[in-house]
Amino acid sequence: MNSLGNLVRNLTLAGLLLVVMAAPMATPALAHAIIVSSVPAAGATVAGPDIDLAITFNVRVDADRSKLTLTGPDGSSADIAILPNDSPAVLSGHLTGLKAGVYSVRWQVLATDGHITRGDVNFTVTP
Ligand SMILES: [Cu+2]
Repeated sequence: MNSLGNLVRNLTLAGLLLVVMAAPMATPALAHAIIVSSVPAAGATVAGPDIDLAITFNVRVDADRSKLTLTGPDGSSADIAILPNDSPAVLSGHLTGLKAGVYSVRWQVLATDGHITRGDVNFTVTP
């Protein structure tokens, strides 16, 4: 093979390598879940006793394999029922009978890449 042929072959290999390396970056949907926003927002003060909860993630999450837990001002915890909604990237619930104080919602979610992530959203309820 002459030198031009070698050059063409090497450039083709380099091009293929770039495509292979770029492929994972072209599929951002396959990532673990990071919280984007929430209602109530972290650190917010909201009026009780009933509150709609919605946590939005950067990717679709598996609601059936995800878990929301509410811890109240007295330290007691309870599972939050995850309600159906229109967005696969949102977990929502409805909290009722909240007394005044600081609450924490612990979220643990399974994303499409198979990774579980978790975190907390704290907020204050006023009567
Ligand atoms: Cu991941």
